[in-house]
Amino acid sequence: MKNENKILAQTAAGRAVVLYSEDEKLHNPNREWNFGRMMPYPEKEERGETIIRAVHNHGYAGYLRKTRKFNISYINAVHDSAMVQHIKECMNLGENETVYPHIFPYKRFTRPKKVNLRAAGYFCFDVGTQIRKYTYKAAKAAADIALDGAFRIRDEHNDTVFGLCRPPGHHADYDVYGGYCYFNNAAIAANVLAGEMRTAVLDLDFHHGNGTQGLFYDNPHVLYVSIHGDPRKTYPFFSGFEDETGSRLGRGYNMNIPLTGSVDDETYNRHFNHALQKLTAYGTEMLVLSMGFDTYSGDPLGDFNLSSDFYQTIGYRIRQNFQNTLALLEGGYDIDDLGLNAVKFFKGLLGHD
Ligand code: SP5
Ligand code: ZN
Repeated sequence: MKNENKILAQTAAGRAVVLYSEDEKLHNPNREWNFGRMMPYPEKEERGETIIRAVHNHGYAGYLRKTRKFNISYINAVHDSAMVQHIKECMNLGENETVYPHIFPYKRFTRPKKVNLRAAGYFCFDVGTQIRKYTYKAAKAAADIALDGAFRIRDEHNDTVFGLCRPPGHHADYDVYGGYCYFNNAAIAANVLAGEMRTAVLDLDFHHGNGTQGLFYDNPHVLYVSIHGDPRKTYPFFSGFEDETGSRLGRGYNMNIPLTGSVDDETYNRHFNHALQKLTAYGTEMLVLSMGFDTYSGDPLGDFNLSSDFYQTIGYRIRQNFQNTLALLEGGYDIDDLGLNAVKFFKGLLGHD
C-alpha cells in the first residue's frame, strides 16, 4: 500500500462489511465417498443461507453486500490455468450429472493433451470432492468475494471484511482441488495484497490448509500460521505437521500447530496466543483469516470442543491485534449453530458485546 493510503487507512474510521453471492447456492452436491461409504455431503448450500439468516436475525443486515465480479486472471495467478479450465468445463454437464474423480496418476510424467472430465483425478487429491454443472460458477463467486474484500481493504478504507465464501478454499493447491475446495480464496486474496502490505494468513479451520501452505511454502511475503487437528489422526493426513516450516526463501514463514486430545476453549486459547505472537512478530499489517467453524463442539467433522461464545472472543482478539482483517469462511458443518457462531465471530470482529 502506498504510504499516503496507509496513513489514511489508519486514521479513517474503519468500515466493515459481510460479502456474499447468490451464485454460491448453485453448488450443492448430494453425497460423497468417505472411506468407501457414501455419506451426505456436509458442505451444503444451507451453510451460506443459515449464516445470512442469522446476520439478519441479529440486526446486522446493514453490513451485507453482494460481491462484485473480477477477471479470471486473479485466479490464474495462483492456480494452474489448466485446472481452472478443467473445472470450468463442468458447465457442459447435465443438471444431475456428477464427476467423481476416480483415477489418480501415480506419476505426473505425462498429462492428457486435452483434459476431459474422466481425467478429474489429474487435478484432484481426494474422492470426496466432486464437480457438478454449477461448481465453477460457485467457486468463481467465492473467489470473487475474497478479491472484493481484498480490494475494499486495499483501496477503499474498509478495515474489516467477512466473506461468506462457498465452496471453501484452503485445501486447494496450485493444480489440485480437494477437501470441498476448488479455488483457494484466501490465497487468491493474499496474492493481491502481499505486494503492498505485510500479509499473513491465519488458518483457524479444524483442518490443516494444505493448499494455502503449499502455495506459499517458498514465499517469505506471506506468512502462514495454522491451528488444526493433528494430521496423524485427521484429514488431510499428509500435511500439517509441526516440522513443516517453509522452504528456500520461505523458511521460517510457515507455522503449524497441530492439536490432539480434548481441545476446549482454554486449551485452544493458549495455542491461539502462540499463533498471535508469531503474527505480531512478523509485523502483520494485513491478516487474511481462513475462518472455519468446524472447531465447534457440535461439529460433525471436527473433534475440537469450542463454544459459541469463544468465536466472539476470537473475533475480538483479532480486532485487538490487527489493523486490517479479511476473514473468509472455510468449513463449519453444524447447520443448527453455524449461523450463531458466525455472527458471534463477526460481533467480536466489530468489538460489539
Ligand atoms: C473446508 C473443509 O473443512 N474441508 C474438510 C474436508 C474433509 N473431508 C473429509 C470428510 C471426512 C468425514 N468424516 C466424518 C467423521 C465423522 N466423525
Ligand atoms: Zn475444515
